[in-house]
Amino acid sequence: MSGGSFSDTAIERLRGGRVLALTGAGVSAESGLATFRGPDGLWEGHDPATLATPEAFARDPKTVWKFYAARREAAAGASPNPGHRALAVLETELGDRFLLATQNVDGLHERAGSRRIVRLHGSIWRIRCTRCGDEYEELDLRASARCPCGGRRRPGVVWFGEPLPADAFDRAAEAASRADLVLVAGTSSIVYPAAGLPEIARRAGAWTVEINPQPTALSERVDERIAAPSGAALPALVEAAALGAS
Ligand code: BV8
Ligand code: ZN
Repeated sequence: MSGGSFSDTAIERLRGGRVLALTGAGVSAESGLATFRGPDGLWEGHDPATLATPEAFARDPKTVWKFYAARREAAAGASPNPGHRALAVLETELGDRFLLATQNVDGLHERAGSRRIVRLHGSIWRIRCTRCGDEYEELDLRASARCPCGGRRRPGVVWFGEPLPADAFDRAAEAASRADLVLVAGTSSIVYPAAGLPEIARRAGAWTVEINPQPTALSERVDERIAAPSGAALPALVEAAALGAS
């Protein structure tokens, strides 16, 4: 199924079942934030994926910090869009039947009100000392890269080759194994283990819906595709299920 309208199955399962939403950089595109592999794919001539690695940080911490400082600045200047807000409404209406697992590190889901959220790849708003491990939330864009212990601080995100926070992935995988409906929005479904979550859900009987204007690596393996931007499709889904009608 394509286009903007959701199937009766998706609506029924949203109304009465357990729902897992998995999001990627595409849900922040309508807030003006660059995606990882989008048309504006390069950042100052660098492939973002080559910067999101511990090797890049060890080799050239200043350039990696510049990349993340630019993303912190962009995220600070951005606002949640209707797609983020629709997911926060789903959480309010469904309560503990709903969980959001995001690959995004920009903090826009939290600013839209999402609290039942698993951050699979960390957050650019957290920084960690590579020597003493001290990690904390740092909103000051001019934060020093040096810890009082003298160690160099790094962004609190999961880089390629690094394990995801075990509790985060386990919580998302557990929700996937019990989900009746999975909404996969704004992700190219290339990066594992996050991209493996819809498969866990499908095998356990979930109805899987992909929301993405473009086909992706997952498109052949979902029950339903909504070829529309998440900023339009997710509010339409909330509306169609007559949720948030209050
Ligand atoms: C790990 C850091 C092991 C934070 C990120 C070969 C096969 C399988 C796996 C691997 C392999 N080789 C290497 C691996 C493992 C690797 C991996 O999966 N690589 C891929 C590239 C093949 N995975 C890892 O390294 C992971 N760790 O496996 O560790 C381990 C275990 C134990 C002990 C030691 C090690 C770690 C993965 C996390 C990496 N960190 N980011 C940051 O800087 O952001 S991943 C990075 O990609 C971002 O987090 C991003 O979120 C993520 C995924 O990208 P997307 O979110 O999908 O964004 P993208 O631009 O790709 O797509 C956007 C989509 O939106 C598009 O489809 C577009 O059409 C759509 N869109 C656009 N506009 C809209 C829209 N959709 C809706 N509405 C719109 N308006
Ligand atoms: Zn330190």
